[in-house]
Amino acid sequence: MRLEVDQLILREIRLPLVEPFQISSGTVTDRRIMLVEAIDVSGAIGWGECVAMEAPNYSPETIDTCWLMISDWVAPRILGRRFDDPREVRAVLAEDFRGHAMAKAAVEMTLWALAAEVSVAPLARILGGTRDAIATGISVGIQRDPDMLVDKARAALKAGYRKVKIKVKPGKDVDYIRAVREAVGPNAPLMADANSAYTLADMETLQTLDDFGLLMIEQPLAWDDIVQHAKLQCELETPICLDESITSAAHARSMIELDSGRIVNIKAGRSGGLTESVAIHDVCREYEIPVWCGGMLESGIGRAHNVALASLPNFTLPGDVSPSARYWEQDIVWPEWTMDKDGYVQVPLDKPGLGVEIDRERIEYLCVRTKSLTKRSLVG
Ligand code: OSB
Ligand code: MG
Repeated sequence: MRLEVDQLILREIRLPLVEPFQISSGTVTDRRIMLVEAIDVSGAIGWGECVAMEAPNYSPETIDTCWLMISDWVAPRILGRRFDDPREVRAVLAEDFRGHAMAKAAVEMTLWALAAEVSVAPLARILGGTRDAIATGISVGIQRDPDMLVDKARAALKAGYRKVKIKVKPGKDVDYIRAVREAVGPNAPLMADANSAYTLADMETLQTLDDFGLLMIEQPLAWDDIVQHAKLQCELETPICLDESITSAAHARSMIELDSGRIVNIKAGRSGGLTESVAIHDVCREYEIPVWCGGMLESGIGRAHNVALASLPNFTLPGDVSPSARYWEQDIVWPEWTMDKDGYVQVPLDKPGLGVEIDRERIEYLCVRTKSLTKRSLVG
């Protein structure tokens, strides 16, 4: 394989969510999404998506920092450079360039999509995927009251979702989870995600949540912590799942060594890309730590990457890879992502690349800014 990117095109689109999505640190109504298009010297095209949001309330990165970092620091390292394999991109972006995992991931994942196009193979295949359908969960944002949440959880289980993740924060936790557990019965697959809303001072609340038979509690403590989570995990029966804290395979290893968590939510867009995500997957597999594929309210393009990643063997738990209609009136890919009544999203193994068509007209219509990066434009 030979990859040599001649041009990177950044576009920002604004996609309104069908309903606002609230986590402990903020609410998203209109998703500002950066798309990346890479054009190879051969004329082949790859697409990727940056998962950073408008506000730095999940990680320190935002769509605007990523736009800057890709323009000034990622693109110059990629444009005109020859790669024989997309696995080489990670090291090039790591060498003298700290952090900015979401900016790096957006471009790294785009090169993976390009590699799949150039090899005329599905992305899932070249990543080492082994499954043809992904068990799917739903992530339900913080609701006005417990009754509203119960309605959403019931509807999700009825629709076939194989896991219901409930966003929690102090004051909207115990009563909400209890109400859902009582409504849906002891065996329904429920979990909570706190997005770093608690500290060890909240031990009592967290131990109350421990009594609800949750599959896991995701990222209860600080977004960059691995040590305090170990102190919490030994006080809980419920497995802790780390999300925000796991930005590399090295961090996954630290989590395992310290017993700071027993499950990992892998998001390629948060972890510097697909190569690092496969490395996280592999470390976890070695230690029999189950993983699942997280989501960041992606459009159909980022979703294609997530579906491909989730087809790897150690993704044994349902992922946050809900169908397009859960997020958008109309997606930017064709066909849109759908889920069957048993809660599975098909991996498009019959088509090369991402396995979906890019709706360029719709992207043009939604686009609010664009930037073309070439080697020539970067000189001088
Ligand atoms: O913590 O997993 C999270 C969305 C935005 C930011 C953080 C998170 C989420 C979700 C949504 O939970 C998952 C999805 O894309 O459906
Ligand atoms: Mg999370």
